[in-house]
Amino acid sequence: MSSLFPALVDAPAGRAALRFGDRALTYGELGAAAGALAARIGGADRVAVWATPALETAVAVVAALEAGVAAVPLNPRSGERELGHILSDSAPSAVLAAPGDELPAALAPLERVDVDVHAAGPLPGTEVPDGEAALVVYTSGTTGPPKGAVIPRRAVVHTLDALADAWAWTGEDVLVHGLPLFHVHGLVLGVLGPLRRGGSLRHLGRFGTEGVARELDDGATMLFGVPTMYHRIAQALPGDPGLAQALGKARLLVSGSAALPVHDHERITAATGQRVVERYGMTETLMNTSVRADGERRAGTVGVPLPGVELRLVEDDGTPLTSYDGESVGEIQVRGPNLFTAYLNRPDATRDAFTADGWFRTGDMAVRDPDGYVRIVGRKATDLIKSGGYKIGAGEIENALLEHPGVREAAVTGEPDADLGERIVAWVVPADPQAPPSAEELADHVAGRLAPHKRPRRVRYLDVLPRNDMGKIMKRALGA
Ligand code: MCA
Ligand code: AMP
Repeated sequence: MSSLFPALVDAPAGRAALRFGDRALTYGELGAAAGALAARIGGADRVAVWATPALETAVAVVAALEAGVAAVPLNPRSGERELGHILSDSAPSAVLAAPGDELPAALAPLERVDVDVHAAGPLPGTEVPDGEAALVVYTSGTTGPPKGAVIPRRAVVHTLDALADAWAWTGEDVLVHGLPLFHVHGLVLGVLGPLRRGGSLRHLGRFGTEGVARELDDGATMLFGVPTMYHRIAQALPGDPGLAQALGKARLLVSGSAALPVHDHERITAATGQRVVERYGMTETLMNTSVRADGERRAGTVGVPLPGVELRLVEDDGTPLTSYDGESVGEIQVRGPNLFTAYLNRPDATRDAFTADGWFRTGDMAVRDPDGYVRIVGRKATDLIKSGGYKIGAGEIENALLEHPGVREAAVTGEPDADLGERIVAWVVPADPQAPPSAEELADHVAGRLAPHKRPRRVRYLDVLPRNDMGKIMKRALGA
């Protein structure tokens, strides 16, 4: 058992904790607001959090954790189909939202609890076992709707403390980012991280290079972002000397959620003198490896296993690789206190995710350099797409497309995109070849059902999908 946020009690009450735009809370105010809210939700099993990029989301999650209640962050842009699935699967007893937030009809049956960031109440001081769920975070698989990864308190504590070690992350650090708060990166690392250290967060509301420059120029010490954000920074640098100067002042620039292209890494170094640090994680495992702040900051690698994380590479037949030769490719498998406990309501999927001896199969393929640095070289499943740092399952989008009356057959692939890493491409056989649904209509259809980041960015029309003798779609033949 451990307190997740010692600073709520120990830090001077006036110490800055959170800032979103022009709204801010000190540790004293955060503790009081979280205490008041914890008293209202205490005893619940799970609560949903309408995870807008706002103070209320941070207060709601801290209150849930203080009360020992698992929080289920919801993407406020989720479409009806995705939201319906998450709500029926996770069965929260209430939804926590900012006063005035308009909630979709799907949430109407739930009790609504308005988060008052200026309320005051004592922290409950509940002793909660480390194995209890802290969060249920929904993550896409290759097929079917997203699965809820149950993340225990132990994993949150372990990952944040391991990162503190790797990055020399302290309460003196001021973090800036513009990440969404319904995934591990923005929420666990980006909000709970600074609060566990007793440091502070300045959230940009939405990512933009002007906000990054402003905050780093004004005392922020660390920046977190996905590669798309660093790509946009690299693009902006030549015309923005102020941005280069501000980035040059940072203690640490950290990238994760997808591979940072070496070209962007090098452009940033050339303009700012800074070398971006990469770390590698997953919703199910939280953080596995990182380049250390005091280690060599080599482009194209995700560094070394974090303290307490066991990592191995295995061949297709399950044999562990022993070589550190920078060449032998194997699947990354991990074990340690950073792992999730299960996919909610999915014992089958949970079982399949682990080997018989308890290693989690990440599906990521990598090599190890002689000094132990891990380099990710690909992914086992071609049906998982990483676009803008979001993991998106091809099957989920295919199912949504097939629900459009103008679509007879559909296949979804990812193709390289300089900005997003990969972009989603929909290959569609229209029901009526004379009147195919437009690309825009199909994008809106997917965005409205699932989420805008899952919409196809390109639609290509075919008379027939390439299939093998078994009738299976040959995705590799698409685009050839
Ligand atoms: C456009 N929009 C639409 C449509 N077209 N909305 C509805 N229907 C349409 N047809 C809207 C969008 O909602 C958005 O609205 C705006 O147009 C631009 O959308 P989009 O082009 O998708 O945004 P973007 O500019 O391309 O976004 C890039 C981004 C974003 C900011 C980098 O991809 C992002 O925030 N990525 C972070 C992903 C992340 O945090 N992943 C962590 C998971 P508006 O303009 O109003 O916003 S991975 C993880 O957690 C693991 C553990 C790890 O290792 O980190
Ligand atoms: P998610 O399911 O959204 O949590 O995404 C997890 C996946 O993101 C991992 O399995 C990797 O494929 C990818 N990922 C995360 N960080 C990195 C990184 N630094 N480099 C390459 N891939 C990454």
